[in-house]
Amino acid sequence: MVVRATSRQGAIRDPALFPIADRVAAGERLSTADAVTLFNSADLLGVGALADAVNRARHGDVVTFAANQHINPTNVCILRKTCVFCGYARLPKEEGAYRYSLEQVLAEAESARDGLTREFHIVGGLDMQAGLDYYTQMFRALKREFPQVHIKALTAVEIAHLARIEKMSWEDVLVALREAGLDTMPGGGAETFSLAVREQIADRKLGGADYIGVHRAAHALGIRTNCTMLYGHVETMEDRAAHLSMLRDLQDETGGFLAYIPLAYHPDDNELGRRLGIQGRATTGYDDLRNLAVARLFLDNIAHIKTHWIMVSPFLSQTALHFGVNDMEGTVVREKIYHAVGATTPQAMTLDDILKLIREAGKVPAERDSFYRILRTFEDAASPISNLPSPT
Ligand code: V47
Ligand code: SF4
Repeated sequence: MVVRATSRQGAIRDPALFPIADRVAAGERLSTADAVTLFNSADLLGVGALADAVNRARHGDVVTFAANQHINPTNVCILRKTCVFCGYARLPKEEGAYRYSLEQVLAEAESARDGLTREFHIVGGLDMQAGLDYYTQMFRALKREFPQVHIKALTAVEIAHLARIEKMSWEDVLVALREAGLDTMPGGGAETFSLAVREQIADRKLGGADYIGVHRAAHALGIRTNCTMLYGHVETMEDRAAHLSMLRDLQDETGGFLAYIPLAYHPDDNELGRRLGIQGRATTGYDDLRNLAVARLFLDNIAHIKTHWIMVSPFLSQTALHFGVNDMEGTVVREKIYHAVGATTPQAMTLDDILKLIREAGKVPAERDSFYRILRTFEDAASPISNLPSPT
């Protein structure tokens, strides 16, 4: 790997980064102490230049995206009172609580008939009334109706919950779900692994070692997964580095992670934001970019670093393409469908929008499948979308 962004070439102003830059240029692995230094550095452009060089050496100018649809079948969750950062969950009888029937899930999935959607991303609460049958029936029905659509579903926390309520092992739950149609797993539920942090933000949630354990079990069964970290709440820079280190260690062992996605904590409409008195003050763009760049540098064995534009804004995600990021998360819909529903949903971008974002950053957009295989590229900036081959 040829990496050109060394300490002595002017891109880096913070002297604390010089030895790290030398290690990056030499292709050496960074330590957790290096990660802490990177997280603490105010030299964002220096950190970014290093991450960009590593990213370019690995992926060139290609930036991938996938056309996926999120389905959240239930917001009922037994941890509603203890995951204090979560604004989504409800107790069973609480106002706003819902659990979709199979028909409702299928109705929601209908828009995948556009022929563009290639992945359902399905996650929800830890609902005592949504056991293994609920999900196996759902996955079977979705595969029957939409055989071409990949199912990325259920976080490690949900797998462990199903195992507990069904009195089964993690492995047996995973096997049953795979037989029903589960293809890969998303990375949610990790939050920040540090025990001290978990005590404050997610007291009763599956711990870091078990999150890693469920992913290890999935990888052993050939189920690829993503991984995440929730940042920007009460965690320290050391907590972040330790978290990334646990992910890197598992990846050394199994190679099963497809992508890492840092998740910026949003303080509005949840108990933690109220407690910390930081409502209306989400993470800064500075820290968002630094989290992505440090991940690219430290997670040398995870190929894809994904920015979640729904959480940090399309504008910041676009900038992140020069800070080590090679993949963009988010629903992409055809413009005609977007307008047919009569609304500009803030949860979706048109294909044209996403191509524009990527191209304006000087990058080459490429649509990928859920395993990161490139399906089509869009090298010709002048090509109108209507001239592109049909994705189906
Ligand atoms: O686990 C919850 C986070 C996650 C808040 O794997 C919050 O491809 C910010 O994991 N502020 C779910 N974040 C989302 C997730 C994800 C997203 C996109 C792609 C993939 C993937 C995974 O959202 C939860 C939790 O960490 N979350 N509440 C909040 N207030
Ligand atoms: Fe929210 Fe998930 Fe915690 Fe339930 S387990 S309260 S859905 S973050």
